[in-house]
Amino acid sequence: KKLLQGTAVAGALAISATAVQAADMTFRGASLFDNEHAYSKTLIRFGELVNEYSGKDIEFDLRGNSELGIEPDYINFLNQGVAIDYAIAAPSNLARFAPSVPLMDMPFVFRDLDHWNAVLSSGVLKPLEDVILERADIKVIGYAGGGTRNLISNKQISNMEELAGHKMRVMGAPIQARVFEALTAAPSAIAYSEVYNAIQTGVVDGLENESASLLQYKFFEVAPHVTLTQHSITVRPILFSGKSFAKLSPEMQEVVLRAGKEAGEYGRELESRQDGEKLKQMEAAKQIQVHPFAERAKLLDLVIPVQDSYAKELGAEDLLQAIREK
Ligand code: X1X
Repeated sequence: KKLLQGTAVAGALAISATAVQAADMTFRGASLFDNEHAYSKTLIRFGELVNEYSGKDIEFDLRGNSELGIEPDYINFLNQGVAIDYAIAAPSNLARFAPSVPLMDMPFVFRDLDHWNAVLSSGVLKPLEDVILERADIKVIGYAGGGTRNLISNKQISNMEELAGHKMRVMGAPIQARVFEALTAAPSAIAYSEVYNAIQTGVVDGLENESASLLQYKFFEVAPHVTLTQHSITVRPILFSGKSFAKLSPEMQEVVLRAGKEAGEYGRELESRQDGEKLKQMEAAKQIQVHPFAERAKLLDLVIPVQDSYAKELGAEDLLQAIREK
């Protein structure tokens, strides 16, 4: 059973090339999820706030359920200034423009939710926002996220021995594979739309993801074991096409930035609060079995040198240090 349809490029191209139009202003957005998911709710809130702060009645045409493809497609559209004006996407999808961007929420970079909150309410990620704008022509207008990522697999994994050689899907940024290789697993980068099938057909035995997505895409049907590695707390930039942004008046640009920031705060509170609840809901419904990981401290020992050498290669040691010190 395939839950996400391909990249939906044809659908996207059927839409007129530019979404922001001066006369009848319409903003078009894209989400992987239905309107109940925190990302979509964040984007809906963004639209409401723009209208509230601008006093206008702008149409926000949010295409959910992957109608316009998956996050790498959204990045292409935003970069080219076609099909959509705004979306939420994982930082790993921006690695091809700037390999430093996935550092934003690479595995084990946050100690806990307080640390994650401290980083996101500071300006410490500004150098990465600058590089996204410069190289991808995409503006970060806020930050959503707040899901805790765990291993999701078709067999029980509770310790280092069971993790060794585990075939798992990771996101496309090279740092993701490097981290899980260091943990002795066998990671492969697979498009999100192909993950369910890849598990079902035995290409991989699992993935790593957060509760809201596990629930929405029913990965538990093929991978019912959740191992509490708690290796990531997600940072999900709210992205606005630089080309669309440039068409707005200075006043509207201010409104978009304010609405993006506040919508992000709303989305982070929502997803981080619901994360544990959704895990419990799936456990109570016997959709998943939850396992602690006996040697989590060992995972951290294995990953820190990988983070260090990655930051060094990119000349981003100061940034990593600043994030760690928050
Ligand atoms: O792993 C992915 O590719 C996706 O996982 C979840 O659905 C979300 O975090 C999404 O942003 C993307 O990262």
